[in-house]
Amino acid sequence: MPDSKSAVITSALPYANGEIHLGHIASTYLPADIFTRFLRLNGRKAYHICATDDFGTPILIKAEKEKKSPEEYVAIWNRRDHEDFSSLGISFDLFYKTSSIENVEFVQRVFKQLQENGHIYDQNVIQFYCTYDDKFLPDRYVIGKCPYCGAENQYSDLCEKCGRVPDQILDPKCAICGRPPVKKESKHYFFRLSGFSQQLKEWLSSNPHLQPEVKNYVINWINEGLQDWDITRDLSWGVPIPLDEARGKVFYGWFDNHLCYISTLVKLVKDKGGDAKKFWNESEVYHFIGKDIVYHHYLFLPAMRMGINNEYKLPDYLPTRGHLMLQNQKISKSRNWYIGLRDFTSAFNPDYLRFYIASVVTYSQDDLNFDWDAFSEKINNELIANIGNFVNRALSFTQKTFGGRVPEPANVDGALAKELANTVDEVGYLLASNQIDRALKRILKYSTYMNQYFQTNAPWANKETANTTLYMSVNAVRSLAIMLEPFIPFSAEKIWNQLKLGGSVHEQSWQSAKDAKAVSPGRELGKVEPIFRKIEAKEIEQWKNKLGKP
Ligand code: B3M
Ligand code: ZN
Repeated sequence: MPDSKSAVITSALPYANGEIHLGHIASTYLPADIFTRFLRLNGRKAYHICATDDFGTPILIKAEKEKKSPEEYVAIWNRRDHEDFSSLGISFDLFYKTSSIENVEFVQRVFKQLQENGHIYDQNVIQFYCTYDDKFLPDRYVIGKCPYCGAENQYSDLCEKCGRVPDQILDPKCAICGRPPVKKESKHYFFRLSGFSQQLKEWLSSNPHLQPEVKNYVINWINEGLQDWDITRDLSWGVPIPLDEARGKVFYGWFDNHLCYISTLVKLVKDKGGDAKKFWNESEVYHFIGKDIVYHHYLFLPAMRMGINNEYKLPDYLPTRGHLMLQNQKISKSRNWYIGLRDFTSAFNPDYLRFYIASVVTYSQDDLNFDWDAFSEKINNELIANIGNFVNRALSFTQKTFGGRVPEPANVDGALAKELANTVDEVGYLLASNQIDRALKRILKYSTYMNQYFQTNAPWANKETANTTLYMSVNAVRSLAIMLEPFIPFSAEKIWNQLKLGGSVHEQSWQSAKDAKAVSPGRELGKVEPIFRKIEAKEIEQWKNKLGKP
């Protein structure tokens, strides 16, 4: 990670049709946010961008059910998602939308360029068509019986029972009116993904930053042969295909959504008066995703960028993480086996969720687990009994014994200063390499060390060394606040305010966390009080009871 480069960080775009839940947060948004905050502390210009993914049949169907126009419907979710993310401290530099005018224009331009470069062809395809609703019925508009496993009521684009894509769905019905559709011919456009096999392989093999295990199976997919993508939908809701002959047709959502990473960044940089293309191409580009959208991000997205001559460069990093399980079972909204973000943050400090997830999220595709008991243990025993305890002990002892002023030390404890500098370096290294869970564990180790220091030096009994103990401890609290900022920004800010150092913790520099003497003797602390509240066993029981069936 070269120190000075700017960075573009994107988080996968949530579909504008449902609540953000804990699963989204764990695989994508929180890791991306922690990483961005860390880069910012390092003085790097780092832009974290996201948007709602506004197009696609599920959204249109839901809007129709709620008797809203799709524009109205996605606007509601865009606002709500943004609020939910903010409530958890997910700090986007711009949260935009795939239906923005900027994105629509960009997508249309990209299509034309791909066409000029020979990467698009058209072909007539047979599609389901409902004569009653007078509509083609792509993807989710057709329900029927899965030809593989026999499950009823499955969509033609995915059987939720067996996970296969049943193109030849049995006993098909229109999802709107329930009538059997007819088959009708329609002209579709295809993106020649197969033509990029060699180039993609070269890129995947030469990019040193991609996770090897993901890279390997993506290369296997290429070896098995890539299929071209049908990028057309006969719908009214989507980015219109910019051709006279294609009136009434729009692009498939996966053609336009990832281009929104670029169009959103372009808007952000342009609005700041900068040269957006230059910014993109000179930055390190990170796309944070969950493992279910590997195909789209490791193949489709890079191929499309190659297809327009790398006008916007390919990603340098594609941090890919597993799914979140809930009490070791797959999250499912329909069975109420999920936890909405809103519910969660209305009951708990948002930093509790950040802390818990950060401590279990590995840099891999392994699934992770949210467990209510483990959650309360981690918060009570690690965040509160370790970090909270040290912070509060150091500050409240200074308050009580030294009238709230940082005492003059006899000397600076060299061993302690060294331990601090090592901690900051190691945590920094781990965060730079996206190993969030390990970075947090390293901070906890440091906090344990400081608790022991405080306990062993027992300032309440050893009057002669109490000054030095407290001086060192208050300074350690300051360093902890800076190191914790990416993980638990709200609480780090509270600690910062209790130290009364002025400004905001996120304005500090990461390197300055190494300074064991930053808080000078004589400085006065702010109001000192416990930062955290313990989680009660009965709260956890209530939450468990709220869950439906796994
Ligand atoms: N809207 C959400 C998903 O499939 C999808 C991501 C788009 S990222 C460009 O998880
Ligand atoms: Zn119908």
